[in-house]
Amino acid sequence: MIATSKVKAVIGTGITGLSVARFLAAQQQAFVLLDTRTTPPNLDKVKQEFPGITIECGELNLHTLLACDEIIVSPGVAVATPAIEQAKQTGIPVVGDIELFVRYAKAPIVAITGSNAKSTVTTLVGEMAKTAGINVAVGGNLGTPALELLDNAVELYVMELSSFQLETVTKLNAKVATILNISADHLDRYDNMRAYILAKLRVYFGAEHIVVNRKDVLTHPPFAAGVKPVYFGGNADFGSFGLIEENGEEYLAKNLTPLMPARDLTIRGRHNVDNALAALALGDAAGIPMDAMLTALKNFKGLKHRCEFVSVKKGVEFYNDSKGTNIGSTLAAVQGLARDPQQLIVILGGEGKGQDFTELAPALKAINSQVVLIGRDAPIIEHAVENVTRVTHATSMQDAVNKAFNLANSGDAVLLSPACASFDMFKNYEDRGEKFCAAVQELNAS
Ligand code: UMA
Ligand code: ADP
Repeated sequence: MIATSKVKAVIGTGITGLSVARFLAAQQQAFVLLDTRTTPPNLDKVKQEFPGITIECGELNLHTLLACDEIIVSPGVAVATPAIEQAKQTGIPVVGDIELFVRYAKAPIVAITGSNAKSTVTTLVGEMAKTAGINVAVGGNLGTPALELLDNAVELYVMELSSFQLETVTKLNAKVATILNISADHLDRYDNMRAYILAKLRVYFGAEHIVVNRKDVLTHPPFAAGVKPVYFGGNADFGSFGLIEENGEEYLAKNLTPLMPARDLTIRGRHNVDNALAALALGDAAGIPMDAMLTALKNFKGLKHRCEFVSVKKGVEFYNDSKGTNIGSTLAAVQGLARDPQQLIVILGGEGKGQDFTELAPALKAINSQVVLIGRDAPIIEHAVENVTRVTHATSMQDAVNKAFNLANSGDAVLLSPACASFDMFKNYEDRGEKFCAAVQELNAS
């Protein structure tokens, strides 16, 4: 029965779409569900949970969209999809779950985006707030959809936001917002880097405080009247979180005051020093007490699949960086773990998302490296790096790990950091990382 002319179109039946449907149902707002796939996931669950709701699968029906007063699109669906674009042209607002979240969230928001390090920094800021006894909700692109976090008892929201989620936000009004870094990613979805960066810059809209990466000018907002950015990274100076040396010891510092020795961090690699500094800058702007932040930093062991130490076999160290899904992240992992003159054998490959893999060449050339290639875009990567490093092909993860192990000598390291998406061979990056760890355990290291 149609009881209202105000009907929302929810596009996508993934975890975001489900969270939006639940939110609208709780608000007693009418909605229809659409998914561009003919057999989307969660279909049975959705039918069971929302009996009587119209569900349309397959190519989006423009007439359905035109009959709605708002379109709520899941992050995996491009706003540029023709039917959505046409509906938008007629004046129907197209938003995402984050826009709805912002309308209803009562506590301040720490908003974190970037090409890499989002999950690490988001988790760290969350841990800092928890250590300080703050009732904090942590989620977004990290896993728990934003609308599922809404709770009036929450005192602080720490949100990882992807460019896909930011695309549909008008004004985030974050207490503190950051772009951690920018490197090429998702160029299969965006026409060019400009479009990708413009989506990321939306994180700053309406922010009270802005945290930017001193070493990455693309993270700086071009127009930020009235808001003075706090810098992180590089050497400490006034208005920044950076590094300072005193008596031969390197310290994380605020302005020019040392806070803690960098070697007290448990997370490995130079890129994680930047991540710690970014988390401190964000937490400080959000009002988290410094002592709690430093305790959380010392206790933080890092997330799985991010430069995670797996095992040593016959003196060869193995690292799982399956979350290295783009060139920028793989560069950070390679540069963070390389210990020239020992060899670093890097397992690369998968779905290349349109990236230019020649960007990997200088870093591979600068160290004693070899590459083992897997996945669909192995030939593209081979073409880009074969002049600077030795390339071996593998047909499965076990084959890649066996070959890398055979190429390695005691003291060398093997790093899985594919610079690619995993979906051609694995369920997701976690599955890829777990298969890598299992393959390492299978090695005959006697
Ligand atoms: N899809 C369709 N048609 C539809 C709806 C979805 O083909 O109508 C496809 C999408 O193209 C995509 C998949 O289904 O391949 C999932 O899309 P979705 O929007 O339904 O995704 P959710 O399951 O709701 O998960 C999303 C984020 N996924 C994406 O942005 C693709 C999750 O981030 C996020 O954790 C979750 O919301 C909660 O906020 C994942 C991710 O890969 C981890 N993010 C990208 C990244 O980190 O690089 C941006
Ligand atoms: P995201 O959520 O943005 O994907 P993660 O914290 O999950 O970020 O880290 C993903 C990958 O990014 C890691 O596996 C690592 O290779 C790389 N990485 C971590 N920190 C940095 C950094 N500061 N700069 C560049 N790459 C990084």
